[in-house]
Amino acid sequence: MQHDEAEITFAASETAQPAEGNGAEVFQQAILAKLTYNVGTNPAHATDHDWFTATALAVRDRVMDRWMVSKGFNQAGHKHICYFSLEFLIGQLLSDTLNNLRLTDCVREALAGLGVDLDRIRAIEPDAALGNGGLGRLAACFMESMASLELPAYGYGIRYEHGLFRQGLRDGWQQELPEDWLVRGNPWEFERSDLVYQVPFGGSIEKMSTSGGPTGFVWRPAETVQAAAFDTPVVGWRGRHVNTLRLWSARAAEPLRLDAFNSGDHVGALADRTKAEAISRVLYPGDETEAGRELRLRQEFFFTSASLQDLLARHTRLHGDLNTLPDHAAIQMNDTHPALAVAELMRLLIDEHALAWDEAWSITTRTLNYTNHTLMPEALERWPVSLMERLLPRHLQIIYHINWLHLEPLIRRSADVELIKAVSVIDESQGRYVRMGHLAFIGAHKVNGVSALHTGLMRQTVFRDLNALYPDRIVNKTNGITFRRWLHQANPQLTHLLTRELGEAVLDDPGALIKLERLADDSAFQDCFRNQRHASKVNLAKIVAERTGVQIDPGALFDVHIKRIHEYKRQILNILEVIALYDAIRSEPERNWVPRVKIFAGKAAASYHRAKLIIKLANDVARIINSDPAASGRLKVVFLPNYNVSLAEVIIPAADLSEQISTAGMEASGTGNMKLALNGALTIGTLDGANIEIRECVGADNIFIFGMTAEEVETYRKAQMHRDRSRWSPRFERAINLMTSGIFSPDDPHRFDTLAHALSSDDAFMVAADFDSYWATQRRVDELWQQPSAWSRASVLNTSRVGWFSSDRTIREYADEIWKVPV
Ligand code: Z2T
Repeated sequence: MQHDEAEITFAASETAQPAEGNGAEVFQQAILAKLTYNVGTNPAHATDHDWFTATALAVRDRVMDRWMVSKGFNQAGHKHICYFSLEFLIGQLLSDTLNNLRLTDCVREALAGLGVDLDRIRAIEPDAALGNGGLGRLAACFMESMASLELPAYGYGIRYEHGLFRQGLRDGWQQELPEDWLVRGNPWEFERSDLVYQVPFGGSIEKMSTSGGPTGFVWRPAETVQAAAFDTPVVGWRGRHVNTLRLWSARAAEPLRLDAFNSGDHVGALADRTKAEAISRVLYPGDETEAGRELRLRQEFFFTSASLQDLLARHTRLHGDLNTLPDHAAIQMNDTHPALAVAELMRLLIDEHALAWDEAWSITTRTLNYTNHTLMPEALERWPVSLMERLLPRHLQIIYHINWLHLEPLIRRSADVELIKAVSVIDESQGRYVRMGHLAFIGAHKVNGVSALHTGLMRQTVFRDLNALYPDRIVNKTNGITFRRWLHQANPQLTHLLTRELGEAVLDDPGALIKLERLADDSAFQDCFRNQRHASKVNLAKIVAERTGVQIDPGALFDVHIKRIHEYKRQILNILEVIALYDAIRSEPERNWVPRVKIFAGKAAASYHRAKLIIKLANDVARIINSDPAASGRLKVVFLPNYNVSLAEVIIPAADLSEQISTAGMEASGTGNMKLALNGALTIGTLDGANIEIRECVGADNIFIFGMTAEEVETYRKAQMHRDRSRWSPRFERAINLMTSGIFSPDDPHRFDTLAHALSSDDAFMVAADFDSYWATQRRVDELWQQPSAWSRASVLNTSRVGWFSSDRTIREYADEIWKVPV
């Protein structure tokens, strides 16, 4: 959406402005002023962190006027988006902001004049790791794309004091270390001390009026927690538009209980405060696991309620009539974590704003939308009815009524009981639970999956019956990534090559990448492409040496498997292939093996023991192989600790091969697959998630597909073939035997027996079934690598053909088909 100053109500010129101009000298003065007046030091004594803070504050000033203008625009009656997400995996902000403002060179020069190196300074910034993985990173990419497309939007979430744990390795075992991103202050955020909402919990319900029905009740909560707003500007491309990420911090309504304090119970006086503030203390580290804990439910309600109250307050102020809410706002629920929004919006409308049920339901269902991110049964949120009753009694009542209105027509036409059970919001099969996916589905205007395959499977599996009742509700929105961060900023070498060949326009239009196709066979261009990639590999090799002590050869094939550690993502399939390859190298050392470096990185949920054992296996295998002269120059294995957004930015430009090897049907989309292909890595992958659409874009010749399809997995499982170890191939059998032989774990030879046992008794992730196909495909990878020109051609074609995976495209689709806002 384009807009100009003319229609803006809140004129930027009325506000104080920082010194004009973007010259390096002007910036130098601005940074020095921040150093003195905000950080309180001088160049002689400033630490790198002081310089970082001063620089960030000087850069932030350049955002403020646009932010104010954008706010005026966002509030001028245009429909805006509220993206509700329990996670925002942002990473660092300085480079992103400099890149979008086109200020990188200017600030580099300004700092150089002060004897300070920009690259050293920006490395200081802690990652904002307010998310676990793909879901949280998607929210961050979407925020950036919405700002870049000049779409009025707010992100709403929680300002966790501690983000995702830092991962340490001790003897190859994962250690979870506390993460403290805020201890040295956060230069990007603004505390809105006046912007506070009350979030109620617990207590009981009183019936006020004698009229029947769901209205006329009063909730007397036992406890109230305050939600205080912290705003961070989200700067769009070329700084044209700036949106707001509003994160809530929990505070006790009463900072301390004076009665207890005065009677001498000083600790007790603070107990309520501690309990209230626990809500925004720490991010839950579970990735695709049901968190099933009371504190998690409190987090979900806390941010959902505060965000809705904020939205209603804004709407009432600007437009008065709540019936027009759907004309001015669309809410996107990022998975079911904010699904209580269905009940909470109803409660606010009927109990607090005295609307009739039907009116409120119409507003609710026209405002809310829901994105599903997984079909894995253990990840589908459900809350015990008893817990909900205790924490959110009024919401449970409203949910029951929603469910009644939803089931009543089925009961009336005496529908099949099995159907009624399947579509009910309450799961009564074993104990009573509220199914959050069902609640979100019923309360939403549109429900979407995140890749074509995943959306199709949603229609056939978890939402099959609901889909039959509401056939137009489910739509597909294949995920995307922001090229500003994942190409322009993470890979300046490649970006420079692209702008040199295709002009600056390629920065504004990812579709322009396609023009690179004509250079795919050009050997001079291939050389440039390889040189650029080599530089990134040298850079990664340096980091690998610093962090693991392992020396790797930048000339080798860098085979990269980076993502959360999870059985369905099948890191173990990769490790078993490493073991088989090592075995083959030892028995035939004279063959001309393709030199490979296997690079792993990823965190395991702290309570996921098997995932942590897989990390240990990777490290044990690495230690033995890296110290064996027989493997030297042929195979190296690296596990890089503490995978996060910043580390991804370094690994991705250096990857030759991208491992996307989940069991077909299990990875909803994947987004790392897109980042790696964009940066020129070839994919080895299954027909899962967005891999299928990547193949369509890059062409079947430029991607290595192996393994069973989702349908074949289904059939295989139904026939119980995954439990039949007589089907194991000799090569697979041998790899398993080596794993359990103790050669990788001489200190504890039985360490990996449980892994082998799981694969032989119930290979739920089809590792054995896909192993041979994976092995054979890896040998095809070797063959192509031995033809450098053919490899480079495929690599160039990957970069040139994945423009469609820009999150700008994804957001345009949401805007057109779900939110109904112009872009
Ligand atoms: C997550 O990162 C994803 C799904 C979840 O389901 C939870 C988390 Cl924390 C509840 C991922 C999917 O696994 C991945 O395939 C997808 O690309 C990503 O969300 C974004 O949609």
